[in-house]
Amino acid sequence: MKWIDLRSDTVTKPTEGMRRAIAAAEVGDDVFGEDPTALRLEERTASLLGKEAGLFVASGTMGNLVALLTHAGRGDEIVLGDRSHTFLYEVGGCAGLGGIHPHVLPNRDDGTLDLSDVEAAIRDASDVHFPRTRVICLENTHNRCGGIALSVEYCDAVGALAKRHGLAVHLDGARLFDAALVRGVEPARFARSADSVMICLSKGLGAPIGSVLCGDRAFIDEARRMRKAVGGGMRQVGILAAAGLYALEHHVDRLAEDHANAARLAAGIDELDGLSCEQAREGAWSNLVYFSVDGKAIGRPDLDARVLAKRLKAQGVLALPLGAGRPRIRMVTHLDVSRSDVDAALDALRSALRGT
Ligand code: TLP
Repeated sequence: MKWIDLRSDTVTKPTEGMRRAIAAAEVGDDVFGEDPTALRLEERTASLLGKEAGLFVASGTMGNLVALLTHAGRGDEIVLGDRSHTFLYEVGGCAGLGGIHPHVLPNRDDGTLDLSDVEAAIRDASDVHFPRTRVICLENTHNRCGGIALSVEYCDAVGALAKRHGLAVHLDGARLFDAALVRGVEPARFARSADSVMICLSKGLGAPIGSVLCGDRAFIDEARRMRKAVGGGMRQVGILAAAGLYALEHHVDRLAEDHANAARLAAGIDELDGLSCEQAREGAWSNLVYFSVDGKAIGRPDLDARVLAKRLKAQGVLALPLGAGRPRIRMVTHLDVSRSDVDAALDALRSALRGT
């Protein structure tokens, strides 16, 4: 059976061309600063983001952690959203490993934080009771807010607010190239209002491993030390960087296909009785599709997200039901999902709803 794997855009396998680039990669010891391919990837990514320097890291989680360890020390505070990936899904690493105190604010459905909430969250550093606020964190596209792309204007407003208070902005841009496409701007436009930006090569861009953290030279020099501290100093890493360079070269423009496929999937899902999909409505959506399952509405009270996902799996379609008490499913389009796969997934959903 050919699986249609819609669980995440992290599941892509390297293409033939990418495998050839990996095989041909020139390598050296990157901890000695001698891996030419890693250096090229770091420079290329930094230049795409309009930043001075870049740092190849093993994962998005490591990139966010290294960024926060670089911006903030023990007992310092960061401001971030309650639906942000860093808060929800990064094992509390910044607190656990860095002693950094998270000040969590509610994310609105469009992925933003209310600017007046942010302003009110910033501590008075002269008061001995308070931790010092150091960083405001943004995520674009915003995963748990449906893959929505924040606007340039909003990001600029956060950047200006941070500047007024002498704070840094860290942007989790795991899917920043998607956000740029949705908003019709270059990724560097979003990076402008941030002091540090992490982008992932192993999501929609289709590389097997890796992320790049970018910022100014002094920031990246310090981040390189933090990366070493968390065990992220890798040696002949050009093997992986070559895949990243290939992805930046060949897989950015095609993200539009993923967005079109996601829109088709969302529209198809929303038409089905018992399912409701926000991405079928107007919005700055990208390649993530979330939908809720209401079995009661179609006279099948036993049908919830988990049951539906199981039935889909039996038909070769993998989707991600979301945690306890949240009757939702996520489907993600990517490099290894074609338009006909989307149609096949919709057929599978129809029969899963019928109970087959
Ligand atoms: N997200 C993964 C899972 O962890 C949920 C996914 O399948 O979407 N920032 C954002 C916005 C992300 O969505 C992710 C991964 C990360 C950071 C972390 O990247 P990795 O998985 O490379 O550590």
